[in-house]
Amino acid sequence: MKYISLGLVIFLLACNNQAPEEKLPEPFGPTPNEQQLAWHDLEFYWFIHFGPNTFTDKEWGHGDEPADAFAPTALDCNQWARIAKQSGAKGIILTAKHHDGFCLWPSAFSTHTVRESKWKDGKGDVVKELADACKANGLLFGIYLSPWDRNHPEYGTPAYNDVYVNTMKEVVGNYGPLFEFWWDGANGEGPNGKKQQYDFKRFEETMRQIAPKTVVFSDIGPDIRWVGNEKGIAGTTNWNLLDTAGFTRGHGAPSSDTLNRGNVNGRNWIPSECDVSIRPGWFYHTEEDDKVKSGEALFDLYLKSVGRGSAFLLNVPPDRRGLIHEKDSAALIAFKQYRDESFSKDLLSGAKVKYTHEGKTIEKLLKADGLHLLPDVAGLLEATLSTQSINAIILKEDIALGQRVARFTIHLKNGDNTVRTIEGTTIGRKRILTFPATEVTGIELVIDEAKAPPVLSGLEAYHIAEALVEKE
Ligand code: FUL
Repeated sequence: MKYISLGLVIFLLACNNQAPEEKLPEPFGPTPNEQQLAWHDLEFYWFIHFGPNTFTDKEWGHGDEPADAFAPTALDCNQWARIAKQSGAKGIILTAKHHDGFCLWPSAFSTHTVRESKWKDGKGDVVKELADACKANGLLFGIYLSPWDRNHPEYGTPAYNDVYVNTMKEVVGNYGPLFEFWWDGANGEGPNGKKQQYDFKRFEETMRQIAPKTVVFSDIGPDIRWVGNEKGIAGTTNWNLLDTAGFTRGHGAPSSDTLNRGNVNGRNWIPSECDVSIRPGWFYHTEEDDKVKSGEALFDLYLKSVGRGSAFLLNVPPDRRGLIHEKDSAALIAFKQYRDESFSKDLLSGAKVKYTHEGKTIEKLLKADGLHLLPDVAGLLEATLSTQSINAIILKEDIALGQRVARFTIHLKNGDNTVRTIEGTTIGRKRILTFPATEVTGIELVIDEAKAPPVLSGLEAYHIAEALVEKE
């Protein structure tokens, strides 16, 4: 590991100097592909768990529920999509089939589907309705398709792998393009009491062939990994890198801790995704109407997921009407307002930043002079200031060039005094740090350790509502 020490000082005074030309370095180590890069920028999108469990009050249906159990009275996928859009989500991933095997579309490869229910006289198709609603509302659409199937008669035999492949082809062909495909690692017994030997190699080849632009999630990727918990919390150290050689999906995956933090020298770019439900359960249960996470709690999860360089996949389960419950939508709108209010005024926008690059002193106006900051060596820095009260700082790395920073320190300055010191490890796409409000006249950032010269693409400061400062 290469150790680099350097510093940045932000001047809160305006300056008219032109920034000298700086050449971006070559990419370092594994880097995201085009789809992964676009996916990183989504930040926040929804999960929707919906199906027979919604009506039977279960989390894991047994697969023997009658198809008529599925009986929404006022299903409206446009309402889901509208609220998702209003909450600032960029897409929705639907449980087209959960472990109970019930297909929310009339699959040609199952006899346990919406077609066998009385809902819309067996002519309904939730997957189509939601795919269309997403399109109409400018949202991306993704599919969760459980490999574990407690209904399918072929489950537990090699023939089921054909069924699963055919089903993937069916949903991708009918409802694509999909931004994300979600493979759940769960692998229990099917109706004949046997577990399935999943042919993930073939599943993966199939997805690459039929949907090369779709990012594929499982606990170990290939494109996105599980964060190692269902609480929505990424590691404060969070590498977008993972070693997968020798590991398998499900029980053979790396430890939860490794999934949470990634591998510092991992060979593959496989960033984490934080999945969590807005309610205690993944499916809707009336008795949880009073346990919906508040807007503040959702904001805290945003800080612990997106603010740690990960993505926030929030499950919002529709109720038995087939609608997003009022309590959930109220919390989601509050969450959106908190984000908007918190991050609308970057107090460093237009401020002067100064650092040393290849022996030359660089001075830039933040934002106005381009996004890249390429500090290279120990740099001492001066600060000139006008006083501001801040309690949040955002750091960003240009991850297109690889993830580099391993440890940093921020000194908040007031005059010559350091009034607060904040230490951190990785930065990644976005690192949001919050702390008690502090009067500052400058900010000094020291990269204590990096795998290669750092390439920062953002440095921002905010004053957010005190109640929103990250909870322990
Ligand atoms: C888990 C499943 O068993 C849960 O029911 C839920 O779908 C969650 C997102 O993934 O593995």
